[in-house]
Amino acid sequence: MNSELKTEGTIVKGIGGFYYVDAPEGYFECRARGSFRKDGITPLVGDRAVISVNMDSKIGSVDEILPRKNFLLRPPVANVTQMAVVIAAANPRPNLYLTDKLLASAELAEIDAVICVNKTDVGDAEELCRIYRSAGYCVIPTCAADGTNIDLLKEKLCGAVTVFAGNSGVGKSSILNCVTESGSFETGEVSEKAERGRHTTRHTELVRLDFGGYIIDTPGFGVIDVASLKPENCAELFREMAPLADGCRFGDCRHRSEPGCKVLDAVKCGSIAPSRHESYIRLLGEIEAAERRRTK
Ligand SMILES: Nc1nc2c(ncn2[C@@H]2O[C@H](COP(=O)(O)OP(=O)(O)OP(=O)(O)O)[C@@H](O)[C@H]2O)c(=O)[nH]1
Ligand SMILES: [Mg+2]
Ligand SMILES: [Zn+2]
Repeated sequence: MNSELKTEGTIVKGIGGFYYVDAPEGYFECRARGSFRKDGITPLVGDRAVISVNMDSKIGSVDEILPRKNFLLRPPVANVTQMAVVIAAANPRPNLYLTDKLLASAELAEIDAVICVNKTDVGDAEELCRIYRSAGYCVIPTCAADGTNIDLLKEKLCGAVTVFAGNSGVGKSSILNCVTESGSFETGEVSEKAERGRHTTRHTELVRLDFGGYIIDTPGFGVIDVASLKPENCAELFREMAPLADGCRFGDCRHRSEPGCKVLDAVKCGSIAPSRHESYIRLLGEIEAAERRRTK
């Protein structure tokens, strides 16, 4: 006799058309079969799902995707509460534009962000800490190699669903190995990554933390979808600029070179880091270019 279990769980991994679902009754391999497919909904890691499982074969199907609180496109994850953006103090050299775009995508999805400046054993983290603390972010200088400040990071992760994002080789998987008991995240040498031109981590997976919460390792690059943004909303994605923008002389100020611009004033007096403003201008340019392509 076939017995069927119907339950609700969290999709923790999706590979080759299979979804792995963490439910109170166990961990099940499922195929996507539900009617949501007709609506063009693709199950994402982090999705809450209704599944039915054949208890003889232990094979299940995803029948329904429950409403998402939020979702990110790159990395493709749902119901995230926090993004941890990892930068290396050195090796690889910090990519501030990528970092700022990741932070912008977190602002857009309305999820909080924490920054790890990793590899403090091989580079100076001070300048990076200063830039991002003055922007209003919680910054933790970490060293996955010797465990420095991993306890502080654990406190931030407790109870949250945190997606780790950042350039290849910055040490995302290494940090995750420090915070989990199992330490099962695959890591790779930075030089090998450059040779192969791809990330060591190749799929997105949600991992339960024994002290509460989930973490998600992703194959790096989080890029914001510029086509979905409007130029006038770009400053809102930079949390230290957003509150100043209202005080600019012109209501449609784009904070580039306009007179009476409060954002430019703040850059001049040093309360906004020049690198953050440069990232803003670059992202604004990308958004404007996408808009021109659309209206052509
Ligand atoms: N010196 C030093 N090396 C580190 C530290 N953290 C990680 N590494 C090394 O950096 C390399 C890359 O680390 P990974 O954890 O694979 O990097 P990743 O961010 O997961 O990279 P992708 O999966 O490719 O996106 C490995 O050789 C690690 O051993 C650190 O704090 N200090
Ligand atoms: Mg990795
Ligand atoms: Zn302005």
